[in-house]
Amino acid sequence: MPIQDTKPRTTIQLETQRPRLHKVMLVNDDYTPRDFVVRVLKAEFRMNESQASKVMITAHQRGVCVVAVFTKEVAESKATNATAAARKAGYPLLFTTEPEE
Ligand code: TYC
Repeated sequence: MPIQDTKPRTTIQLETQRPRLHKVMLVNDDYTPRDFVVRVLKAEFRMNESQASKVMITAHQRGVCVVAVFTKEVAESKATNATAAARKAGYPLLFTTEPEE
C-alpha cells in the first residue's frame, strides 16, 4: 500500500458557497436635476419611470438609496458607468457599491 503523506481534510464544506452580492447605492447631491437621475436609473439599471422616480426620491429625502444588488463585478461596472454618464453631462451625481451583509 502506498504511504499517504497528505493530511486528511478535517472540515467538510456543507454547502456550495454563493458569491457575496454587492449593493449599488445612489447618493444624493444638491445639483443634479431630478429628471437626469431618473434618466440614468432607467438607462443603466433597466428601471421603469415609476421605479426610478421612487429610488430618486428616496435618495433625495434620506441621502442615499439602494438601487439594486449584483455580483461584485457587475455592481462596480454599473456604478462606474452611471457615475461616468453624470460626469459627462457635468453633474456630480454619484453611485457607490458596498458588500451586502
Ligand atoms: N437633490 C437633487 C435635486 O434636488 C436631486 C437628486 C436626487 C440628486 C437623488 C441626486 O441621488 C440623487 N435636484
